[in-house]
Amino acid sequence: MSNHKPMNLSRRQLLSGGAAWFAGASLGAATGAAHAADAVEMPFTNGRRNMIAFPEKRELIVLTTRPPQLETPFEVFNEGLITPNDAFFVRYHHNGLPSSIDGDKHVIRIDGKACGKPFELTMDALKTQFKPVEIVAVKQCSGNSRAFFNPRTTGGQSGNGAMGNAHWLGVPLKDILARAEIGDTARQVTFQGLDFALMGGGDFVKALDIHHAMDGEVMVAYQMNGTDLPFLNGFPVALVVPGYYGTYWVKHLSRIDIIDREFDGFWMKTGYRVPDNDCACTEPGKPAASTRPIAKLNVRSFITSHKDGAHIRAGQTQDVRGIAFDGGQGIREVAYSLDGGQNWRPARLGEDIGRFSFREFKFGFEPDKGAYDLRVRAFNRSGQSQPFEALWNSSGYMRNAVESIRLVAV
Ligand SMILES: Nc1nc2c(c(=O)[nH]1)N[C@H]1C(S)=C(S)[C@@H](COP(=O)(O)O)O[C@H]1N2
Ligand SMILES: [Mo]
Repeated sequence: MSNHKPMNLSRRQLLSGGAAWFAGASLGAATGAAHAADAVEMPFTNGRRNMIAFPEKRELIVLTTRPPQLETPFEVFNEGLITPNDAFFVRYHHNGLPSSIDGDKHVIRIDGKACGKPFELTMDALKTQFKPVEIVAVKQCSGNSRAFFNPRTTGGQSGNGAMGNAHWLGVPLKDILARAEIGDTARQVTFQGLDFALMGGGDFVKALDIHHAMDGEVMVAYQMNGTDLPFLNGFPVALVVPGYYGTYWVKHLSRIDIIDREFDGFWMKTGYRVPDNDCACTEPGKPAASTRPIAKLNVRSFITSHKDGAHIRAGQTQDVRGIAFDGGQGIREVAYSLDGGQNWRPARLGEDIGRFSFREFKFGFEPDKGAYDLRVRAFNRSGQSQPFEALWNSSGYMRNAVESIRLVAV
């Protein structure tokens, strides 16, 4: 709808009319069809969603408008391996979003009990005093695909679009921390952004073990796909934690603390934890004996070229395409089945653009008249794969079951 097209505001003024766009967006959602927002029906109960274009974004699937939680329409993943910035999903926890950010004045404060030399890092210093590095990596929300769990769990009822693959440019966190004179007592590093818990619930602060923070892979990124980060994806700077769930990828990064203990803030100690067992799963209704912080992405694969329930032409070759990824081992193989998992064959893998990236796979088949149940199952380089039945946990995290795409050839 024309009144929901992206607003063409300059980035620094993006939210100077913040009240207006929040109000505008909320109004659109609240009144739904009356304001003629486009809507989509997701393939699960209570799956009707509005489509709204927030600033710098095309129309995306709206979970909530305040704070913005937007999901990428699944078709986008068929267009290429890199998720465009204007289609990249958005997730926030708190309503306390800054209404504008001056990228030139933004600083990251590095401090904490185990930091021998606290300092402030300007964006200019970040961009000019360090050697930049680049990586392609998937950012996926822990609760991606949550709405497919049965029984359903609490939390944002996302389809499969709370993920994206981008090209990140920034500075290794290790190089920044090298200036901090880290003490022997250092145990963890915590990260916080400019947004805050306006309605309570504890500011969004995440922690990594000191060894992880210093591994050279964790990055403080200021560009996404060759340009500034979109405001809603963390402008002007965000943490990139390759191979780890999105929850650690702190946006609008403004504070890094090196601490001498295990961090016990809500978003580590209580939120974003999974059952502490091999499958990170429990039986519905049975609480986990113990939990641990969610960590690496498990193996997933999706057919992107065909929609579940689609009709295809008998006798006409079908070019099937999709994406696979994992937590950084890299994808070794994608197997496909046309008959619901009875027979499997290897798909062709596309170009390898990095072990943290989406990897393309392809296969073709010529259908006879009748029903097909397409499945794909990826394996990473250490042999980990996807379960046929979804592994359940009470937070609805880490879903990675083998998907089924049913096609009818007519
Ligand atoms: N400052 C800040 N960073 C944050 C969050 C947040 O609420 N505030 N949410 C995290 C979660 S749970 C996810 S999945 C990703 C989402 O990143 P995106 O909005 O760029 O897609 O951001 C992470 N970083
Ligand atoms: Mo998330």
